[in-house]
Amino acid sequence: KDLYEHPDYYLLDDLLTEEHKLIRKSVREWVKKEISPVIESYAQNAEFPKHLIKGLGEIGAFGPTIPTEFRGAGLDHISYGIIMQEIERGDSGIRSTASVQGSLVMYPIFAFGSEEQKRKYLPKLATGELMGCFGLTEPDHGSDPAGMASIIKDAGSHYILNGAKMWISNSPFADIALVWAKDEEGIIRGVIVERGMEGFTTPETHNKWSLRASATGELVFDNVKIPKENILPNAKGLKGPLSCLNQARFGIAWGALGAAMDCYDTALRYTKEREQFGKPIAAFQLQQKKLAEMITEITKAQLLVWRLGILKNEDRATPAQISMAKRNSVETALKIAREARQMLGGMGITGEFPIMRHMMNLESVVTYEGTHDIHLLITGMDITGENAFS
Ligand code: TGC
Ligand code: FAD
Repeated sequence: KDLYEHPDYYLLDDLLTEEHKLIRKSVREWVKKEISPVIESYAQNAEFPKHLIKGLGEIGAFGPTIPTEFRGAGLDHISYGIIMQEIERGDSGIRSTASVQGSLVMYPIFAFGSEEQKRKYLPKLATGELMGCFGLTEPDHGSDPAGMASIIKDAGSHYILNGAKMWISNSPFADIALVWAKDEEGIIRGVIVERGMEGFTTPETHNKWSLRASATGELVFDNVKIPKENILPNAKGLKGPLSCLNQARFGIAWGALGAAMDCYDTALRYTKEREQFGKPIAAFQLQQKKLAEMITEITKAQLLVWRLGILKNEDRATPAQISMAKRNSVETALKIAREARQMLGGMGITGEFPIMRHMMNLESVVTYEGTHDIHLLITGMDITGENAFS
């Protein structure tokens, strides 16, 4: 891995600033030192490497675009994308932890929280001193979050929260949960639930074949008393959680390409070294076709996410553009992972190489934050004006 260089077939580095390249270099070095040597064993043991949290905070992975006033990194969106790309080259599960913390917990507090909430939570979330999770999905409401059944009732001095969330990244160890629930008028509100509140539990989900180095669980609320100051004052309706998803989906669009690059790089090296029938397998046309298609798709996707980053920096990126990029990057990465795995023959199924782990991880990434189908329908609705969801 010493020689790793990301593929840059179209000299796209020319489109990045010196600061972007410096950020990439430092995150890449951190990933190589901290994630790469240990990730396979954590994934095999289905354990989240908790010791990485402090370092993730130090490299600015938690809330890269949150202003420095709140101890975010105050960076632009391309920097955010680059950080996600480099972390996901290490592992999608570690990138998930960073995505959830920055885009799904810090962002809503920053965008919709009170001044007190921002001052209380953001600095500690930025360093990883506090960890958060995001509860939108429920057992009976995944792609259709508007149907959620979790409910908050006004009890005078406080609210009472009841309901359950499922498939929640970071839930088993999170200190706080940013939960979306309906009030008595049926309006979706954001609530900060703290570990230790009576009636709040976070059972872990076991036996996953995907994102094994990421902790996933439920959030169960049984008459949990929520202080009134824990409601986000400025989020009302589904727009609140969906705005958070825009931030996270943007990061995934960049992140999944990191996994794709790692698979491509691994396959390229392997096929140049592995000999069969008296020559390197990279010399056979069938293998070259696969490699050529991989680099073509990576290059196209790199251009898409770079342009999306520019639009996001200018506050012009639409949710539908973000959907297109998330869907395209994950599809590209999954196809590349599946091809790359075959190119390594039997070695491709082992933990000696990262490909099978990336491939299995990407099966979650293609489903969470809006499934492949849902993002296609968002594009369909955007270009036709016709809603095909329901
Ligand atoms: P719809 O009627 O279209 O919209 C309701 C309101 O929301 C507005 N809106 C958005 N606002 C901001 N950003 C977006 N992306 C938005 N999309 C819609 C919309 O304008 C409307 O506003 P208003 O003012 O008119 O009320 O809503 P719908 O019920 O028809 O649903 C639309 C749909 C299906 C696209 C949406 O619900 C959806 O995206 N479903 C997928 C669910 C999803 O992505 N869940 C993700 C859960 S979190 C997660 O997976 C974390 S994984 C973390 C990790 O480990 O990395
Ligand atoms: P469903 O919505 O039941 O979909 C099942 C199938 O039906 C899919 O193929 C879907 O594309 C298709 N489908 C649904 N509706 C339509 C339609 N209208 N037209 C055509 N096809 C349709 N959620 C959180 O809130 N927080 C988290 O931190 C979080 N982390 C996750 C981590 C992991 C590892 C996983 C796997 C999921 C996570 N999720 C999280 C949940 C994730 O967002 C949901 O799994 C996802 O939104 C899909 O919901 P579902 O699983 O209920 O599938």
